[in-house]
Amino acid sequence: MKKITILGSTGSIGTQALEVIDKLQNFEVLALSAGKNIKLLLEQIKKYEPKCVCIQDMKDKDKVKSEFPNIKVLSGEEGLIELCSNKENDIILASTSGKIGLRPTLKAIECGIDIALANKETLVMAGDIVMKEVKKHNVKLLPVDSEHSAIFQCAQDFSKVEKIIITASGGPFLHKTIEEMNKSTAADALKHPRWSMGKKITIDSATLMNKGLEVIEAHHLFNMPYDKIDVIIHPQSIIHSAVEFKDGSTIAQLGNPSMHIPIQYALTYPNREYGIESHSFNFLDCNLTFEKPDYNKFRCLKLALEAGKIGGSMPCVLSCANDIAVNKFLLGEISISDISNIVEEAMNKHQVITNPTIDDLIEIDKKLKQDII
Ligand code: MN3
Repeated sequence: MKKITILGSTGSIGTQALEVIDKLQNFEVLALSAGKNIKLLLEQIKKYEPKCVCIQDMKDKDKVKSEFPNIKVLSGEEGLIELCSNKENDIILASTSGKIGLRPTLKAIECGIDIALANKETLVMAGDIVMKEVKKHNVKLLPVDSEHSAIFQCAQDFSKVEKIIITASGGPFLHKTIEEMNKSTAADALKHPRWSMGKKITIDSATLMNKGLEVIEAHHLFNMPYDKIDVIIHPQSIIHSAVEFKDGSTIAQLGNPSMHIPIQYALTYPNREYGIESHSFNFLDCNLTFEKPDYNKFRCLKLALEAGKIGGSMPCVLSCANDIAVNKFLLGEISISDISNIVEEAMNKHQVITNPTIDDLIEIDKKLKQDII
């Protein structure tokens, strides 16, 4: 039995990971963490019988304790860090959304526990720090994001890789004009054509900020310079990404869009087991097209690539300012084009810190929350 803790078990990745675990049947769930969806967490506790759970807010503790009096209930960031300190874990799935996952993930790495990483902020904000710790403690950092899983499935020795090609579906505004896109509401932006995901990442997919964050992630995960990472629009989302080798050969990973496959590959690596999507891929059924991203329309993508190249604390500014802006857009306070305006302004104002510490990064986020109103 492989022992696992799932951070963010009630979210989109967390629930799909539990489906994968149901199918694999060789995992023991040691602990779960959830945000506000206590109802679903209670169902998960009943089914998986973890010894410990972590919730966002201690005020929900009684709801858990009244049904499961013997379970240990923790809360907040300290709670997540405690879950990540349990060396009984063989692997931790980091699938919380946002920066709350950063310190707990670092703690798990420090404890020598392998990580299946679904949380983008961890590498975008603190990629240099995280990768250094990964090397130091000799742990596996296994990508769950479909593009990074694709790249990882195509190549493991990146010294032989010439270029990474990351595909993007293009989101709901791909074939809309800039004017049409700018008039869209949060409800329009939440209609993603290919993937069903949480709200924040769906908006990021509509602005292509998500793709920009993925480029930064790929840069850290695979130690590739930014000029060797290309983004290409591929609306069908069949090719999940590709790798070009130095000899000119290109390997791509493809299949119908499903998060079960990358989640399972991260959990079973280096093995492959029968999965939920056991039907084979039908080549006769697909028509694959590709196009260049429009950087004028998708300014968030352009800003992300710039922030990545600047490095240091700049990707953290990009990610935190974007978080704040996306939240405002979801609340109907700003238009979608204001997201890139807010991010650009925050980047322009920022004095780059070359080798930021985690405390520097947390401070940047705090300050941005005060500045952006
Ligand atoms: Mn992705």
